[in-house]
Amino acid sequence: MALEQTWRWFGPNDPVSLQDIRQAGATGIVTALHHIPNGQVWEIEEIRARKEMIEAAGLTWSVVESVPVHEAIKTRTGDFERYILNYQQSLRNLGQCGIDTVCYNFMPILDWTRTDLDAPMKDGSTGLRFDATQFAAFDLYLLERPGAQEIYSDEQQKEAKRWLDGASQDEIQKLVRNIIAGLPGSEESFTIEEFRKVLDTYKHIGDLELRTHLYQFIQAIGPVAEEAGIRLAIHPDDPPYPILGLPRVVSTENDALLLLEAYDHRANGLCFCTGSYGVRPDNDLSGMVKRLGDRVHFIHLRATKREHDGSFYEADHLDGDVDMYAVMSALVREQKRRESEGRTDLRMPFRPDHGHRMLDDLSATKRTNPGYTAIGRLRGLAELRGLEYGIERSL
Ligand code: DNO
Repeated sequence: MALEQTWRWFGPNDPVSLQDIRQAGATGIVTALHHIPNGQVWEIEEIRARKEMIEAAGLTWSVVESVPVHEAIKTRTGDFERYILNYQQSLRNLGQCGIDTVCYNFMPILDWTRTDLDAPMKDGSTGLRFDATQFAAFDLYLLERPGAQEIYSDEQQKEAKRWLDGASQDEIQKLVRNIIAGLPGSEESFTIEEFRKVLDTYKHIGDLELRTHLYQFIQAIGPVAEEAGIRLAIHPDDPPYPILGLPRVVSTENDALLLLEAYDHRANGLCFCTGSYGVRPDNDLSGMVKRLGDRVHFIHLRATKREHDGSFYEADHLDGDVDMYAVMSALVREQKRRESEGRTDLRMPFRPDHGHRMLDDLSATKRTNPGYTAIGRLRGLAELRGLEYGIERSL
């Protein structure tokens, strides 16, 4: 059996249609009910309607990415108990509709973060980038976060100021928008003023508190997921370290391990995102698959390239710092191991995560979601599929 080739689809408004996805050769859809406000129960009728839409196009709903976790759960304030009950109910409803894999994340306030959504690549395409200097400029001089000065060196502060002084109003606004106005799939969006207020809700929440809240959450939803036949897959922090003074607790192998141990059942699993974990040179990606593979329920394949100052960009899928051959080999072997153990959860869905804006998608009149263009991901999927095929045949 091969790994399952899937594709993220943002629902009926996605400029990339289900028919396009079929032609890309993916068979599974990764999607969410983005129209349901964060924290509300996903009702059976809504889930069923979306599932039927996907199946009518000849595809299957492979993974939910994501059932978002309400901020109140992360901070354990306000109505968090009700939100946990709602989350449990959504899981039961999904299970009842035959959906068995649910991705989520536990990043405070912001989901994934980038500074530049159209960074020029050498070949003329554009891609996503995280620029450490621009991010510092945002933190220090635009957000003016108390405490920011303490985390940047004098040199970094000078560099950030230099960037800001040379930037146009347009560039500055774009930076702010990219960071806090919500990238595709993030369920939240803020203005600077709003963002300052929510940041305040983490005043008393450090690493230990957020970890504890995550483990309490998994202990509350894990048993429900298990009963509903659902495999949970936590997406790692992106980027995988604390930003803006906010703690991040799913960035390393050890973080993943601690979470798995907090509720030691198969339903409590991982979304193995090579792009996110791969930003840290101390994450041994193929080793992680070898050691934690039996709890990897979902896979994002993408390759980031690190730069000298903590910046990184998203390279072509086989061309970043990620040793994709080693990762793919480990994944294929993990699936074979499951087979030999007689496990039934052989379905290991992966999706080509992000892709460059290239060819027709560069046209100013074409609407595309940053990172989620059809053509860039098509290239990524084709490369990954070929890599997997070659590995399978050589075993
Ligand atoms: C970015 C995505 C993330 C991911 C969530 C999962 O492209 O990988 O937005 O969907 O963090 O909950």
